[in-house]
Amino acid sequence: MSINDRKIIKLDRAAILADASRELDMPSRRLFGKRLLTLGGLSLLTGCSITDDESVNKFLMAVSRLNDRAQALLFDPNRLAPTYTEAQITRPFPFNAYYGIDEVPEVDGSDYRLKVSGLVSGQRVWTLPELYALPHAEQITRHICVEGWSAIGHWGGTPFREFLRRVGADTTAKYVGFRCADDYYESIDMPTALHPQTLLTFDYGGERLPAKYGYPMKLRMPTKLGYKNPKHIVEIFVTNTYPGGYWVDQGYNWFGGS
Ligand SMILES: Nc1nc2c(c(=O)[nH]1)N[C@H]1C(S)=C(S)[C@@H](COP(=O)(O)O)O[C@H]1N2
Ligand SMILES: [Mo]
Repeated sequence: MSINDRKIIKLDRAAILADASRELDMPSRRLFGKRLLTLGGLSLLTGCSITDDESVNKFLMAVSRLNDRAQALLFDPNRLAPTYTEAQITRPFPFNAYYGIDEVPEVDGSDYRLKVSGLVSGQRVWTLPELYALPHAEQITRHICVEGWSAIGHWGGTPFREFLRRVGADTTAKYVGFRCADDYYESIDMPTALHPQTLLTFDYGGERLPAKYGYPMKLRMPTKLGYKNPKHIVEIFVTNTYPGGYWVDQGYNWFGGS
């Protein structure tokens, strides 16, 4: 038994391993070949000692970054998420946010402007009629929330890769970031931004997106968990500087694949 192992015993080994395994979800387990992960093995992989509460936190963050890299490696830009029929739609579709439904932001569409900034040749603002005139696509897909529910919904909007092309985005950049009308913020990897099912949605169920589902727009990605799908977007930026996200900065995994 190493000195490090002896120190770990004072911490709750089982609980730390459970947290670390939860962090290493399905796709990364696939990469690790379904081998049983041990605390010792994981601390070798992350280069972290796990001798006190602070280093355990650092260790779990490092496992999360390892998980981001594994998910990014395994992400297949051409693999499509399942789609469903009209009859399979969950009714009513659930509302969720970090606040209650009575606090949903009321965005005024008439003076709304979407700001596009960062590594794009066309830095400008967009009005809603301009956005509504873009090519249209629909999808019926499953939204999966880490809080333990999932629901099938019907969104309509413009393929995000088409939008990125029109704004002259540098698609070799690492991240696309989002700022929202309610202080929420998110960021995604470029391969997911360019995925064929990533939609900048303006509609739900064939009608304009209601406030509760993110008026005036929600980025819908059936390849990512619910919290990665920002609602009430007011700014989109392309960057090589890691922008983080509302839940990610509180310890959730950044890649957030589903
Ligand atoms: N702006 C904003 N976007 C957000 C959130 C939020 O609180 N604010 N919550 C996220 C979470 S955790 C989920 S599950 C979905 C919920 O979307 P829905 O209300 O359409 O079901 O929105 C995501 N996007
Ligand atoms: Mo969520």
